[in-house]
Amino acid sequence: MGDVTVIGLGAMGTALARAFLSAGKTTVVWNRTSAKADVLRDAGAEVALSAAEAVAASPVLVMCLSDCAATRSILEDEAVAEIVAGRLVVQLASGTSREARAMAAWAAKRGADFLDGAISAWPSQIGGADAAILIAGPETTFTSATALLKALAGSLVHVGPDVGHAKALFGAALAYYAAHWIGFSHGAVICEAEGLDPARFGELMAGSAPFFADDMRRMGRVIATNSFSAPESTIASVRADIARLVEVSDDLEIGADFPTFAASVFQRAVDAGYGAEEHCAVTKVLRGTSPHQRRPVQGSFV
Ligand code: FVH
Repeated sequence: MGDVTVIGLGAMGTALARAFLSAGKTTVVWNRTSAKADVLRDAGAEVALSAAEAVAASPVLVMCLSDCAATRSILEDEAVAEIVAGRLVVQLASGTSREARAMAAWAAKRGADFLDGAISAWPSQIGGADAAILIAGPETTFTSATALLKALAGSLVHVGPDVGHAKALFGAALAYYAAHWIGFSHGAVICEAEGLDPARFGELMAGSAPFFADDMRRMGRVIATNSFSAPESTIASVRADIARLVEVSDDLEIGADFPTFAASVFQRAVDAGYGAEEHCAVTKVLRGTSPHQRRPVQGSFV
């Protein structure tokens, strides 16, 4: 019997399996395209011949496929569904909170324990101090799996019993990453147009990490308490800076898609009368009209 089975051996699943092996765990692996398991066999993993064989081999199944639909296609195969009872499924593919809750409901019907996770790390970081994995689901289930899952990430955070909350937080983080990736890339294009080295720009921005960390903590507190009226910087000043960035982009004859979008959001906030408020009062024009937009906060996870 293995300590753990890893199903899905893409870039991330392979890194997860390697981390379990490095931690001395007996690791069983399976992948639809069997050749991807060869490198792990060489590293000491046991390679199962079918998904059902892999599931039967261990009490804990770590699943890291492309998406939740792929995870479900494996779990709901009758040969797997029949033997999943009594095991713990740890589902790490990206997806939505709705998908995570639906899989948890399916697992409960089949008599399996279920945790859902979201990975904030590159495959090369897995197993190291910089890797972060958020896990959602029942506290007792998380506690029972902590010693094993600690092999994967220096930061293993239980975000609460609502099994949808790891995916919800991943979505929230992805919103930030999306702006970060596009914003950084736009900055690199400015550097190229000005004869500056994008690699040096990357180093410069990495040095600004404490400033961003402080800003994120502050924005979180300000938004949570809805107290936007003691600004360190205002919506109006940020709007002016970003509007200028559109002009700069036009002058340099580079694309202005990102600053045009960002300026339009801050302009909406100014037009709505929030110009004198803290820059993150832009939240007010992003909230939309959903009745769920401000559910009561459920506990704390940091
Ligand atoms: N790679 C990363 O840095 C990111 C970091 C953040 C989180 N993501 C998520 O992790 C999931 C897996 O990502 P990945 O990078 O390992 O993805 P791939 O290398 O594309 O491997 C995908 C594996 O899924 C298997 N697969 C897909 N569909 C099916 C299916 N219907 N039945 C069985 N297996 C399936 C695929 O198998 P194969 O193509 O090799 O046969 C791969 O093993 C993902 O959710 C990221 O968003 C990673």
